[in-house]
Amino acid sequence: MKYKPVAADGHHHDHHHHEHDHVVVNTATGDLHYGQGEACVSIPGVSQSRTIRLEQDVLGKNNQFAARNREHFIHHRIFALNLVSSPGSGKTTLLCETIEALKRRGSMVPVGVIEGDQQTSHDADRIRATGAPAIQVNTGKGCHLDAQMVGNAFSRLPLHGHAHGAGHHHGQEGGQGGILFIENVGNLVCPAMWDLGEAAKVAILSVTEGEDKPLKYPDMFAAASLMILNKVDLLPYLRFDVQKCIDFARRVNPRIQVLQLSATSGQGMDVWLDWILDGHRGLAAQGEQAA
Ligand SMILES: Nc1nc2c(ncn2[C@@H]2O[C@H](COP(=O)(O)OP(=O)(O)OP(=O)(O)O)[C@@H](O)[C@H]2O)c(=O)[nH]1
Ligand SMILES: [Mg+2]
Repeated sequence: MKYKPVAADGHHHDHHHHEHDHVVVNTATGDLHYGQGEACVSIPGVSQSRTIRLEQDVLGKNNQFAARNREHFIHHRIFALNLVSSPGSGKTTLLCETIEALKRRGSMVPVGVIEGDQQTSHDADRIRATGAPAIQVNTGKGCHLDAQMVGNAFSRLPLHGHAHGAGHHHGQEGGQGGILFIENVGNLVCPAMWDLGEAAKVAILSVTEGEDKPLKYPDMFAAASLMILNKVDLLPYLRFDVQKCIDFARRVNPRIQVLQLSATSGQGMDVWLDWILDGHRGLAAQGEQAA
């Protein structure tokens, strides 16, 4: 193995390093690896053990909120999907087209959308134009949605009222429930580790991004139940090897499901709608078993 952990402060020729520079140097190429410490991440001046403690504090609190959301969603038969991707992969376009396609199918299942972005309410406005209710969450400097934000936004959606207004007979607490789409902040890194209480993460990768993305951003694809390969209408103009991309995704997550889709041409939309509606029906079946 060429990789060799280097106690960086032991290197007299590099004055920038100090005791907490947890870097692993490939002595042959000079490549640097900052993710091989216990914390899998490096913060300047902070030890690995302190980094782990900080992360546990922050994520532990988030996980409590996420557990509360998840319990609430399951109880009320809300099928919650967390859509994650890099900026511009087509999340909002897909959501608008999905809402329209559900209407055309005559689906009576109520839908709600939470839109995460650093700034602007553009995406919530696009969703509202379809007639579906949406709450925009602006994260400011934040690079992801967290479970508390989602709980807060959900309580402002009519879906929440549906859930509580519906018949309160045994096994009927959620009535017909609903589908909650959460569009996360466009970012293939940070949203991977923040549980929102969703039933599934859906990673959207557009074919213009290159087939290697599942290997470069493995956490996101490992966390996702489904990968949607979007913009397949553009394949004739690109060098993108679909099979290679799927192989890469399966390498980081052997159980990941894959759908090829074009939000703009409508190709693959039917299979996607089936996937959503099956997921929602599956929740109802779970609820009946539990009742
Ligand atoms: N050709 C093609 N273009 C698409 C498709 N889906 C989305 N687009 C285009 O991709 C661009 C970005 O789409 P958005 O839906 O805004 O992407 P997004 O993921 O919501 O972006 P952020 O919210 O900023 O992260 C727009 O110009 C869309 O028209 C598709 O299936 N095919
Ligand atoms: Mg968007």
